[in-house]
Amino acid sequence: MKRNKIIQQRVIEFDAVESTNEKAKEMLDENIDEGSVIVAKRQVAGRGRFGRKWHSPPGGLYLSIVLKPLKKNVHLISLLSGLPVVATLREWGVEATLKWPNDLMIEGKKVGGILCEGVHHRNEFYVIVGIGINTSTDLRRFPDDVRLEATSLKREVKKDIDKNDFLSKLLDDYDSFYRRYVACEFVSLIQEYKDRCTTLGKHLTVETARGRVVGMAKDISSQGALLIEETDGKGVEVFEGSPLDAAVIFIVWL
Ligand code: BT5
Repeated sequence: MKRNKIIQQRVIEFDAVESTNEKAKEMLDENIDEGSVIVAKRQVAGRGRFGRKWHSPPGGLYLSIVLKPLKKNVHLISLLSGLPVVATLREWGVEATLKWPNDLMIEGKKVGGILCEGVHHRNEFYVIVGIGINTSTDLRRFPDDVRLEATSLKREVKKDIDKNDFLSKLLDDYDSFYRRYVACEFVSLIQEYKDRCTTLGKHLTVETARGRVVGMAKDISSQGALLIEETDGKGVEVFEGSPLDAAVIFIVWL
């Protein structure tokens, strides 16, 4: 029996936008459904978390998925949205990992990022899941500091990437993931996240709104917090800003 998909109800494509997340928010006025996808060939004001810039030249894949989840557990969408992207990258023969909370990494270099935002619109609550992947991006277009830390799928697999094929597989994988999320399969999803997360077991310094935490990343809690054991042995839970609560946090690797 063919099952109905939640994601990919409608894919709306643009040549250039400021940011697909912003475009998705604007299009809520046009009553776009859950599962609609906004895609752009390039973004002129692509955004990362905490107001950082996401370099978005032609050649990369930039999309936003519109979700209408229940608010309970919604912060886990942001953390876990890297899982379907890892699954898609695997189809292209690449074993990507996740740097907490949701950077997509290939051998220590960033190939993609995720920006989830919660939006209240006409008494409804939506989550916009923005995903940027350097599919065939020419890394020479990045400033030096970003280029040194980044990679592209094309560079890793040494062949051109068909962006439409990649997008179609990604939306299938996202649909499978989101069904599991809706079915509350959090225990297995968080376990899969942990299996892919290279942050665990590392010494790090985390700047949080409540001050600096220094220690060893030990675990991810059932609520998606990074559990850090400080040098004095004390355990601290650090939450990434969820779509409902934009906590300030960034990680500095030692
Ligand atoms: C992210 O932020 O990694 C989230 C990026 C989300 C981008 C998507 S594209 C579609 C949708 N529309 C948007 O406007 N955004 C979303 P963060 O963890 O804050 O990482 C940002 C940092 O990554 C920057 O400060 C740079 O150091 C680095 N960076 C910027 N552009 C990059 C790129 N194309 N590839 C690799 N690293 C990049």
